[in-house]
Amino acid sequence: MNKIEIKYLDKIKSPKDLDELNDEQLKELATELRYDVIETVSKTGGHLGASLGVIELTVALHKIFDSPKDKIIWDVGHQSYPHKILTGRRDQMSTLRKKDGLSGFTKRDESKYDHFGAGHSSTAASAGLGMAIGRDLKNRDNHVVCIVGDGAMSAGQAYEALNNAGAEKSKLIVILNDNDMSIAPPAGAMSAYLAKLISGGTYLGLRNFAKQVIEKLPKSLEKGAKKAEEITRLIAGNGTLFEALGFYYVGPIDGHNLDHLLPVIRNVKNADNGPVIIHVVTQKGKGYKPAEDSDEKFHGVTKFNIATGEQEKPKKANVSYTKIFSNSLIKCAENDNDIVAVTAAMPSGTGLDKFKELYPQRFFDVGIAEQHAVTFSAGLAIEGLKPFATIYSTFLQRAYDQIIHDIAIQNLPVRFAIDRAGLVGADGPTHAGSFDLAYLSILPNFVVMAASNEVELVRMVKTAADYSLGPISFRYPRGNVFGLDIPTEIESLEIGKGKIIKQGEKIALLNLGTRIEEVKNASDTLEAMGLSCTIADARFAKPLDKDLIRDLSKNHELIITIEEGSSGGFGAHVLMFLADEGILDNGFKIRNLYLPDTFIQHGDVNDMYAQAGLNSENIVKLAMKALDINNNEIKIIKS
Ligand SMILES: Cc1ncc(C[n+]2csc(CCOP(=O)(O)OP(=O)(O)O)c2C)c(N)n1
Repeated sequence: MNKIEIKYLDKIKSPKDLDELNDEQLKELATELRYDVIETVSKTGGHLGASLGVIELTVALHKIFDSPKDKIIWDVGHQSYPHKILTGRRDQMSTLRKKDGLSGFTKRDESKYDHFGAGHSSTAASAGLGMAIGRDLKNRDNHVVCIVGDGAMSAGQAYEALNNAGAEKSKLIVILNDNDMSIAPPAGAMSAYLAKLISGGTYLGLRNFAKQVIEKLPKSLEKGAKKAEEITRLIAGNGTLFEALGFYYVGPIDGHNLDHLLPVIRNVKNADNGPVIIHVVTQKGKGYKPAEDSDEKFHGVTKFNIATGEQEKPKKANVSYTKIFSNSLIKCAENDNDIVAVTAAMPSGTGLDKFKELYPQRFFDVGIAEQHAVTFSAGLAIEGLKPFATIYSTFLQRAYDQIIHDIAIQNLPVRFAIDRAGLVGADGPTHAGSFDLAYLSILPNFVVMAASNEVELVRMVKTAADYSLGPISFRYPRGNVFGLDIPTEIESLEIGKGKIIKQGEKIALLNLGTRIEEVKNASDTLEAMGLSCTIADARFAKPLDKDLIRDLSKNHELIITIEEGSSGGFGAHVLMFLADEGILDNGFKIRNLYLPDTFIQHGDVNDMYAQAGLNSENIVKLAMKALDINNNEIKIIKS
């Protein structure tokens, strides 16, 4: 890719500056913007493919609409880099995803042009409809435009929003950004349906579009006919699913051709009508060959060489927890035909792509549909299969009612493999796996495990495969393992049994999860001060190893619990147990370390953990303060 001369982009400090450019100049601006995004992400890493797919769309929207008065809402927000550049953040793009820098997603407190914060998918139309109805009730006259990907259209929430919008009839513009890709190729029948719309006879040339838009906006529709009748009429008169839902459907149009985009969007903007969907066809990674050619279209990348597209490799060749999970599941599945694997649109992120290669019949990508993934797994379990619902902690939040109602109450043996547990670094708070320990360990029937290292993870996969008495979960973080040797013979864990790693006397460090190295370092420091430490790996947040906790309380002065999760999780249960047993009545001391009551912003994951007080230094300080050693000088990080 050759360097290009920047003629227009330097002058764009806000979307208003696009007023100065005519439609031909906008095309040149789009070329510059594409180059700028590639250059930026080559240095910062981040989400590239999706942004390259919406370059022309971003230019067209900011040219035509008057943001921030008009609301432009980007679903997921990972495609918002060109939007950030055109809305006054170009000179901060080098800080993207770094501590105190720009977020990799849209964020309301970052810019007045980010009308809705995102990170999780399929929320834009819901939020947009709320803003449209709010506008109407407040008698305002701004536009609301939501840009939703075809992948995002595999989620139930997208249909809930369209269904509601079609009935409300408030003016709302939804742009369906159809690049025929989720992160992986999109899953589900909707994707085939969109392809049919594109290849079928509905494609109309530009002049017909304008005509179609105008023809489709009969004033008479607004004149008091009953809602039901109107909707019926739309269904009868037009062919697409969107029309059946009460939308005017416009498209498909070429999303990289400003000669198509500009007149159609202008037309829709000026039309006096209810909800409209503009079906825009784009290409993920457009205009950058290495991205266009790659399997996942450079969805998420590390820093890369612009000339070759080669991405920076981590300094140490290392193995991720995800890979260990994937290998272990495959190993268990070799001997057990009942094991099936379920992902919600994250085959490569969860490592299940390898499982799919070996066992295509036993692999299910259900789309961005975590709720369905969970209830679908319930059905599989009822049929005697052993489903591994493999979902990142943050995305599993979506399926909480399904977890309670469909799994826990019916005590179904669904295995939850929870990746990206704890803080995740550059993706920030929308992607942090902070809450699963708390939200799962309060549920009757659940077994909740957390791996402290890769060997433990392998044992937990095996434990989950062997356990059929009810739901069971295990969590593991983003990132690389410690590099331990994995034994060839793996045994299941005894449910609800932790283990002592090192026996001491005064302080018991009761750890759950992969802060174990920090715990060991803290123990070394405390030992050097003459404070003898026991280190225990709790393994289970539920059921608690009550015998272990009782013993620790008998033989030590203080227990400190450590976990990579929010309040209300493992430590809270240990605390309640000690209180319930009356152990705290005698002055026994317990302290809990967990994620503080704040959303820790994106940055380097180790810094984030230090900020949370989940590091050895803070463990040492907490122990000293609890035991009244040098009390005054110690500042402890604690929520
Ligand atoms: C609830 C939820 N599950 C999973 C993800 C992970 N994820 C991020 S982007 C993406 C694909 C989105 O596809 P699409 O909406 O078509 O947008 P594109 O990337 O193609 O622009 C997925 C699955 C997410 N952000 N939110």
